[in-house]
Amino acid sequence: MDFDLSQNQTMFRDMVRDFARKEIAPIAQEMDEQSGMPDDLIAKMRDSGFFGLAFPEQYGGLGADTVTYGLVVEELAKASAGVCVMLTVHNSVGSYPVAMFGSEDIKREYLPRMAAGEIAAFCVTEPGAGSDAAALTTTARKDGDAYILDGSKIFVTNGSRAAFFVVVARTPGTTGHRDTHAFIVPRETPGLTVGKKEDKMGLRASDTTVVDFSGAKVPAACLLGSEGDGFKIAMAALDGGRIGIAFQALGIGMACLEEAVRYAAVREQFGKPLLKQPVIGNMIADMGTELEAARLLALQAAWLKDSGRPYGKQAAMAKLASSEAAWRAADKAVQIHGGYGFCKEYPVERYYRDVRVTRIYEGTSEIQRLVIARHLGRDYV
Ligand code: COS
Repeated sequence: MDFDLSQNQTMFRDMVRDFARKEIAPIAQEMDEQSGMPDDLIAKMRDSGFFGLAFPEQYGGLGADTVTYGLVVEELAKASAGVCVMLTVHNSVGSYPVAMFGSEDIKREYLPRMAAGEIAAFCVTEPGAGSDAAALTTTARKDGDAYILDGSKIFVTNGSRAAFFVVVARTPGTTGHRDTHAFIVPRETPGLTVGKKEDKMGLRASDTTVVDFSGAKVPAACLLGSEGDGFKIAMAALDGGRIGIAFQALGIGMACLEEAVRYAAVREQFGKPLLKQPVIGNMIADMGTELEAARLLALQAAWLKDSGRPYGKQAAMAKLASSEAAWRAADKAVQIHGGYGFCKEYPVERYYRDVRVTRIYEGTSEIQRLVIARHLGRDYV
């Protein structure tokens, strides 16, 4: 067994780490306060190829493998989890369904534009369909050589900026997962409206919106996979997306650990630095150990995906372990900072808010446990 990264993986990670430290971290607090990110940062990330990170080279991407992608996501999340999620949604659930299930014509039409920086989003969740994704009610009615979409999607990351939306909808009058279909829908489609922007607890640099469809006509060529594949395409996309969220959570958790250690090294109480006091040392040891264990799971899931083997179970385990470990790390980091950790002057206050959603989106921790238990049931019964 070899735990070393390849030269290419190290090079990619270091390049993004350098960019994140210089271009993202210095404005992370400001982006959080202003609830947005500057256009010139997006332009710089576009020029650096970040929007094509996980895209195949033949469609204009950098063709990074999943391990490299994960390492890069961790670096971005350490600097700003909000910037990170904009890129992870674009590079995974927003584009993967097109890369994996689009026709060759659709791939040629959309992937190079996405890789060049036209942003992608993923529309599955609805007011009545969150954890129970198959309960979605947005309809796709066949109309000659097109489909007409009607319904409302919520919690759409990148909604304000996206040029393309992957949308899952169902045949009118049906229930369950079988009559669902996935489409790639360009933003300029008449009848598609981007609605309310959510005022969120964390990830405030990224935008999350409602997207409404009212008689939105999509050519049949925009169908991804075959009719009836919608739910399975969404699930497959989420399997990969969850690896990205695992690394995002790790990035936030590592930022908490680093800040906590630095603070504990200089903050003195009872005549010596906090770091030298066993009660604080124990907290820091637990943070480091839990994050390192979660990283191994995330790397294993990424490696399985790169090896072309099944990875759904490990992706769910990685997301569960990383988001829960990072959440505990954020709580400890605030605790170690004491009252200062409760103030915006210290970045752990932002990390504590940002990490919370990693236990919720792309499948709650409860749904990850459900997925894992089903896999284990199949493994051992
Ligand atoms: N990849 C491909 N196909 C999958 C799959 C996956 N990861 N998971 C399930 N499927 C298939 C199943 O094989 C089944 O197919 P058949 O009918 O041909 O046997 C079908 O999809 C239905 O699967 P299942 O019965 O497991 O569906 P459930 O309704 O029980 O739901 C959960 C499964 C709960 C796991 C799913 O709804 C889920 O992941 N929910 C969370 C949604 C989520 O993450 N939302 C966040 C969106 S981004 S903010």
